[in-house]
Amino acid sequence: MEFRAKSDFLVFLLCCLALFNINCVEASHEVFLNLQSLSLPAPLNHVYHLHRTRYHFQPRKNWINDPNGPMYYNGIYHLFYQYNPKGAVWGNIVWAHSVSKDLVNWKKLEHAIYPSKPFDQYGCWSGSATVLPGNKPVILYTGIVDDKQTQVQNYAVPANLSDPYLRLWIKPDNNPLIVADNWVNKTAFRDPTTAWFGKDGKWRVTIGGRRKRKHRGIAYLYRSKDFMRWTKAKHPLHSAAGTGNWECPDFFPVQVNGKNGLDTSVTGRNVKYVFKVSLDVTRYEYYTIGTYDIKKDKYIPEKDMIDGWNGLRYDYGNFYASKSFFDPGKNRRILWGWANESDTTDNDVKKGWAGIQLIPRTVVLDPSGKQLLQWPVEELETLRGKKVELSNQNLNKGEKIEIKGITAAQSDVDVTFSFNSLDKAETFDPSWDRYDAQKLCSQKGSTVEGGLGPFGLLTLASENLEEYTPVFFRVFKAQDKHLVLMCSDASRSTLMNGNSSMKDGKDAYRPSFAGFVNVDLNDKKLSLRSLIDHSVVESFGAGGRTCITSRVYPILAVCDKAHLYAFNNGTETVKIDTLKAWSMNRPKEMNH
Ligand code: DQQ
Repeated sequence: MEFRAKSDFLVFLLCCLALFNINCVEASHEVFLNLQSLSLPAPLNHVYHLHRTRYHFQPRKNWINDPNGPMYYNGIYHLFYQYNPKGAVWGNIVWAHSVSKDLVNWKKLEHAIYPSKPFDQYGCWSGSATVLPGNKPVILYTGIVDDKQTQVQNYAVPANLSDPYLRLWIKPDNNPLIVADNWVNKTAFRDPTTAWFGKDGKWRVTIGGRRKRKHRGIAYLYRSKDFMRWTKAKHPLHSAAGTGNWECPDFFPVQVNGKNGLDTSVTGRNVKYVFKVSLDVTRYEYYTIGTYDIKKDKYIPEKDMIDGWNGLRYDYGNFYASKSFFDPGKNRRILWGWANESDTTDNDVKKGWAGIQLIPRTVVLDPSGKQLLQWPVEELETLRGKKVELSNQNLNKGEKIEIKGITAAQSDVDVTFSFNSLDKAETFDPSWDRYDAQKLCSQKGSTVEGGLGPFGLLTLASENLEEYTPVFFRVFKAQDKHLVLMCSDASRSTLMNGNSSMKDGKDAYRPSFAGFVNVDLNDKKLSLRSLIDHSVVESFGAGGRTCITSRVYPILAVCDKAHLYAFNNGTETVKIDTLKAWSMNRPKEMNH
């Protein structure tokens, strides 16, 4: 066996050590992955297996990306997703299909849509489901028709509506339904949304793209009376200059001052609209809140909303190509997002799998009307096992408290911190870029002493802190108001070498993800919930006002060698008001 570098040898050694000492929750019940064509030394195999998530949505092997066509139909949740049946890198894309009764346990079915016809023979890319009157689901998806990646929009319908799982899908011969006209850039024309129904008796759908020879991102609008013949509207639903290609648009109504979700076709007085795009240029997801002018058939963001990469994000970390759907069973809107791996391509291939779907989140409009609140679906709580609680514990400057008694690598942690005063908040230097939270986080980090903060959690930490992923707050005083920075910092998450050995492979990506939290500090409290699952830390700041997801690959802080701490490196004492943490059980069924 040859090692590329000293660091590889170190990794191997650590893996062996870890192998003999660690005990992973239910690990012995896991079926080992068939690791493609690469034969690995067994210990490495085992340790890479330790980075598999245990309660997130994952197929047993291979590459996954965007969630597609999520829907609730006759008591069953459906999730389709972009999947490569042949390996752990993107390619050969089909729609894989799983069903669930509770959003926690998932049953794997046969692929629903795969290349087989001239209108999709080079790929079946992302799309959405709409349930038509008469309770008839239909999927709109993007078909790739040639090796130049020309994109058209197709539909598929269930072969048998009385099959509760809707296993088989038919792609009728009148496809494609929508083809790019001369004004549309046909290689940037994809990802149709769930359709909505207008008072004029027409269906509408929006499709993402980019203007020809320009960097204007665009959401084309198409209308149809019968869902079969579609006409492009003269104006797009929305567009914004200089934002590049828009992927996976999403457009849906939200209640003002309400907690329920709304069906995509609902309009009315107490309704605002959310328009989201996945920006290909930055690979983040941005949204604005606005109104839908039904007469003009246009979306108009509210005045103070920023359209583009200084705007609001669903998640300030690893979260892309998301899609929401209305769940009539529980009157809520649910958001699914995909998290790519942040590891080297070499390791993705060695592991034999890449990509997870994040925990589905409910989405509601914040009472301020200025942003969304996201929260893990309540069903996740059924997986909570052993619980520990802390309250009224002071964290003085430089202190950390270990949260013992749970499996830190596979846990759900909900903590509220409080403090007596904002006086010690550091001054926000006006020369800093308010829109570059990530830069600020990478400079200030979790160890640089502050005034009010940094305080928060050290997740997936090794005993002597050789590895850790801190999720924390740092409060600044700007001229006009206090600014709360939230970070999820992967820069110290692993000792593993992050360089890819593959020519075209990607290196590991360990960013100091960060966002500002728009929260009222009058009650002098800040809450944080983190879902920790071996290689993912999904965090919700201040009740879901700011969310950040990190993918990390520790080699010491694995399974029962992972620790969890609450810490404070600010001069102002902070108190753990309440902390509840649970070991998380695995779902009984996860795409076996
Ligand atoms: N992924 C799909 C596209 C979409 C992109 C292809 C976003 O339809 O634009 O796998 O991740």
